[in-house]
Amino acid sequence: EDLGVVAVGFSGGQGKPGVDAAPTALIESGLLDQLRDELGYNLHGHDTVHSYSDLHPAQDPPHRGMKNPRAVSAVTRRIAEQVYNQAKEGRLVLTLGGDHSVAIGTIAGSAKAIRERLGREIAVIWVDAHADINTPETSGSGNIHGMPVSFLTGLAREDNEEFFGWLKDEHRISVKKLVYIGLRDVDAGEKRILRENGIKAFSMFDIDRHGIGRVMEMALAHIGSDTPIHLSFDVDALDPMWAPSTGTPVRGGLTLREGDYICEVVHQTGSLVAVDLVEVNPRLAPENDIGAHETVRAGLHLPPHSHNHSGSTATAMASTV
Ligand code: DIR
Ligand code: MN
Ligand code: MN
Ligand code: MN
Repeated sequence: EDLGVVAVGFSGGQGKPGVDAAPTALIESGLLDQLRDELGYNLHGHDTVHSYSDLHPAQDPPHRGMKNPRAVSAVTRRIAEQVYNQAKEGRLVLTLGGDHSVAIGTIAGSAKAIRERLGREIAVIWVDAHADINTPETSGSGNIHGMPVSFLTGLAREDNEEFFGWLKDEHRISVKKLVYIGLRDVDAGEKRILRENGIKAFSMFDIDRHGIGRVMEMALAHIGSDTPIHLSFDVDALDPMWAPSTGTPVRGGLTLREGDYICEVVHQTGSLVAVDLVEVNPRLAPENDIGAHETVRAGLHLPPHSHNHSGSTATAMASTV
């Protein structure tokens, strides 16, 4: 299978430097070798980590309260083209962030490519402690990594190309085909947006109640079978025990195994068209680098993969005992 890789060294959607170093840290730890040698992917576009420094304006004052709005708009516009170019070839696209603002570009690019190639709307599974659906007006922080879903669904809009006005209907997704998993830190304004738009969300409460197996069944049933899926995975969905090196850790998250299970089940549908792995920050390293190392290690196992789960031997043995 062909895999398009877009490595995004960008941190302008939030305030903490270091998340831009994640693609290099993941690649140096062997992520791409593993995808090529163990999982058998043909890689494309993997030889460059993009910094997009040519797109950073000298002056970038806030607009509607958004921080670094011109840089984030220009960088995500470029990412959208890169993801589009990979996805239109029929490749699965893996984007290594970067902070979660990069998903404005990745989802815009895959939504457009899948519309053109298959005449279909994509569904998005957003795995995160946070809903990232603030509008510029509801945001308390002004950080655009807390807003990507509002721009992608059209809940937030702008005409000016400098401030995401380049986003057109062809780039957008439906609130009906959006599912959250892992939420546990949602702002009051975001809760209202989720409620008013009837957006499907499985919080940690739901995972405790039903278990991750049942939650994934319900999530996929909501999307509908045979729908192209874009999986956007914020590493802070995992409990800080497994992924401490991230900008906004929240306790009480997914186990490593639950995160891995989500990726396996989504891959197994055969409908996966794109994956984002974002918010790994190797510079935020609690306990002297052990944290960064553990977080990168957690990130290594999340990209598209599956195991041989036939289990026939184990089942046969169990039934004879
Ligand atoms: C918060 C935090 N809801 C905000 N969002 C984060 O800034 O809008 N997203 N950390 O990952
Ligand atoms: Mn996020
Ligand atoms: Mn998050
Ligand atoms: Mn696995």
